[in-house]
Amino acid sequence: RTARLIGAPTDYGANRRGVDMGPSAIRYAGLAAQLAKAGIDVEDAGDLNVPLADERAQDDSVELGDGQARFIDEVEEVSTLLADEVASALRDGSTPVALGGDHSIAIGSVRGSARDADIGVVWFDAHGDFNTPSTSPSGNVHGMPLAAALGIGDFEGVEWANARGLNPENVVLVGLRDLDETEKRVIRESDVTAYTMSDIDERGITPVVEDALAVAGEDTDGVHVSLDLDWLDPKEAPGVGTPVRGGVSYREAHAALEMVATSGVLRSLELVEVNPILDQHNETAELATELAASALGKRIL
Ligand code: DIR
Ligand code: MN
Ligand code: MN
Ligand code: MN
Repeated sequence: RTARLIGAPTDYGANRRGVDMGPSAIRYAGLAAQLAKAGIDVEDAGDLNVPLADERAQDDSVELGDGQARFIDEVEEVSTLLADEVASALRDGSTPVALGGDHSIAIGSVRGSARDADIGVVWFDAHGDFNTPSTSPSGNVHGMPLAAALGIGDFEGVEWANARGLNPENVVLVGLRDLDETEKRVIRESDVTAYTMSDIDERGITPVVEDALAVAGEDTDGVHVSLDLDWLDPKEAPGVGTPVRGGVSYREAHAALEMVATSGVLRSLELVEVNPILDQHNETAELATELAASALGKRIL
């Protein structure tokens, strides 16, 4: 297969600056070379033209529905650009690999992936990303992309955010361990499937991910895989804005992403929340490149 890298150097959805340098850090860590070595053809579409954060006002809360979201206009701008790039990569027969950037970019990648197809989503994350502007304690859009894509709460009817070909029945969260109180309620009331770290502890990573891929892939044309690097334990992935103890190990993560490859359902991929300012010698970006290679089909033997 051919992977098309699309950089989304944005931190408008995040709680801290620096995650906008993620695409550079991931490219510098050798993503293209890693993928080529694994036998995957690589195209690089470069970076989206993201408005410069240093020039934006810091008083940034905007009303959306009954709540507030920070930098929502900038998030809309970036998401719209990314959705177009992802959709055109797919039209050209390539597998889009979006490089964040904070997790708000998923609004664009999911919408783009679901433009001409019915898709499922597997969301590897410590967090639910299921807040709405009304429920979010932080106002940061990186805690909202799944609610936005599914048109939940304040996002109902928000054209630029909603993903046409996505049903909640095909959305699966994996590895949850840090949810806001109201977010828990919204997840429970929705039709998504959610596996917590407790499920992984009890059953093991392999059966959980097998179920996740089956649920996401059922009656769909393919699955978008969204990898928030804070899914891993902070010992493996220190370069993230919202680390949470008790995440998956290096080996569990590889096992999961190798299963993504063998399932054959991968349609689009994204690597988000790599923050080189908070990282140790770019090791989180390096980890992201290794996991991407596994997801795209790298084999040991
Ligand atoms: C928190 C953090 N739940 C929020 N979310 C993060 O701001 O809504 N998602 N970090 O990955
Ligand atoms: Mn996230
Ligand atoms: Mn997260
Ligand atoms: Mn369906």
